[in-house]
Amino acid sequence: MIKVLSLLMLCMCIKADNGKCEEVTSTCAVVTCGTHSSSGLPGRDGRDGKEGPNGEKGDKGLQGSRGIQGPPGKIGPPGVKGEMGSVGEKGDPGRSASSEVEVVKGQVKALEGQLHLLQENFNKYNKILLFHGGKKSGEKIVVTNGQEETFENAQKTCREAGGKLATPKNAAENIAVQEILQTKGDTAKSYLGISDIQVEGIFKYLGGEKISFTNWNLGEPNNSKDKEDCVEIQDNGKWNDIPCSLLRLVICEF
Ligand SMILES: *[C@@H]1O[C@H](CO)[C@@H](O)[C@H](O)[C@H]1NC(C)=O
Ligand SMILES: [Ca+2]
Repeated sequence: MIKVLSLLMLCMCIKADNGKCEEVTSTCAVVTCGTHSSSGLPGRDGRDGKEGPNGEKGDKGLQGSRGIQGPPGKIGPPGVKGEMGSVGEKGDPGRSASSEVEVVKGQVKALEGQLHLLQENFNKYNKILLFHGGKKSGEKIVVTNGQEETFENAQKTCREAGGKLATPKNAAENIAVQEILQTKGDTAKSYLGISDIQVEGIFKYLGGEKISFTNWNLGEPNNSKDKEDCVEIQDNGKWNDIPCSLLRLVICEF
């Protein structure tokens, strides 16, 4: 009897809410649902319902801990241009560039005039020197003072004049000295700036360098009587070693 009633309740359930009691439909189909007017005992508890919809969004959580530092960002836009500084005090009045150029131009012109004058004077004194017996060979000029002196004094005379004893280092320079001797007569002879005073047989220039050009006479240097350490040049241009104490024409080179 209880079973029939429960089935009846189920049928009512199906009728009232069709589709929600599918599980019992087949069972209910074999039961003839009558129209009972009297109420029965309360039924058993129903089964658990299906899972409900999602609840409402919860409250905001607490702030999390600080994260690690991120990579450096891109370069920012250029900054705003600063304000212009205040105007400085007025400087001293300067000369214009063009007036500076004019000054230099004037100085150059004056120097050119002085240089021209100097060149003219140089040429004039060069002529006077050559007219007076000086001889030119390349950049060298040889000249005599007309005096006869020992080797030591002749050397001193030339040095004090700002030159040195004639020292021909090639044929042309040797000829220049020879030409001076020829204007002084057949027997004119002159010392050269050469000697072997330091080491016998080794002729050197006054500066200590070994000689690089010679024009010895035949049989010279013979160091006669072991007393010939100086060198003379004859009017034929040939050289001979002689004692340094003899008097010879002073010929200097400049
Ligand atoms: C050596 O030279 C001198 C000149 O310096 C000369 O008078 C003399 O005859 C020469 N002696 C010899 C042996 O050649
Ligand atoms: Ca000799």
